Amino acid sequence: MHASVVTLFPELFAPFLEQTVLGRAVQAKRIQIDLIEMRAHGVGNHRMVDDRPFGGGPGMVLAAETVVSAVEAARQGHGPAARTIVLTPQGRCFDQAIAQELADAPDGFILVCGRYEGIDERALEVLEPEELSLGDFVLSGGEAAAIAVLDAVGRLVPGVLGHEDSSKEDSFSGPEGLLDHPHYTRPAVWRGLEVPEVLLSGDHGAIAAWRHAQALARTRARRPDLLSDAHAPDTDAPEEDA
Ligand code: 9D3
Repeated sequence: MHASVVTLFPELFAPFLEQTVLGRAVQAKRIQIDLIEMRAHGVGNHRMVDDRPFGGGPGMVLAAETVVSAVEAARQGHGPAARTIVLTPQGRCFDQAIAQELADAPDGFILVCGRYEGIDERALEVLEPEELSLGDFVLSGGEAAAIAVLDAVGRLVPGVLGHEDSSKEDSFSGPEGLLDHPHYTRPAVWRGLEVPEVLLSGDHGAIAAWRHAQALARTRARRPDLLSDAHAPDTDAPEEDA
């Protein structure tokens, strides 16, 4: 994985890239993450990166020249097929399938973090980026979204996770795209609450069947949008409170 991040605040990424599994993968050179500071592409002696919106209104708008110049600098470090992605509430919603595509992208990808009210629309006309959102809530900038994307994509790179198989069993990327089943650890009785007996039985077939039924019931109760026709309505499935 080769990612570049175009941002006004590269220092926000340092702790994440030093302290996590992803940071270790960077040090091991399994993944490369370049930080491009937009301020270096500001205009004039004062390196101005933003200005007031034409037409009026609150806040500031990132200048087209600053954003395009920073992305062009980022593109220098990538092959021609590098994907340019602007993180914005206007984008299509990021999901596990997009994460997998980015993990497999041969020339890597460039994440552009907005701040303030947004980016001058002409920068988007010139760059023709993809636009991605994390969902329908308001962040104060794209940096938190970029860290989430880097984490989701980085952990799909072979060798980044300690336990090679663990990303295969995740919600949304398991064979059926179901939510996870419940988990328990010792003690077997805690504050009077017992662990489901089947998990103590040593019967691996029964345990797998129970976990699958739990995953299906949870998905039906909490995220029915994830279920396809392949998940036949199951009258034997356990109930789960909504
Ligand atoms: C309060 C300002 N909003 C007026 C309608 C527009 C707005 C501008 C910039 C809202 C958020 C942002 C900053 N957000 C992001 O850069 C962002 C984001 C998000 O806010 N939610 C979900 N995904 C993303 S990805 C980037």
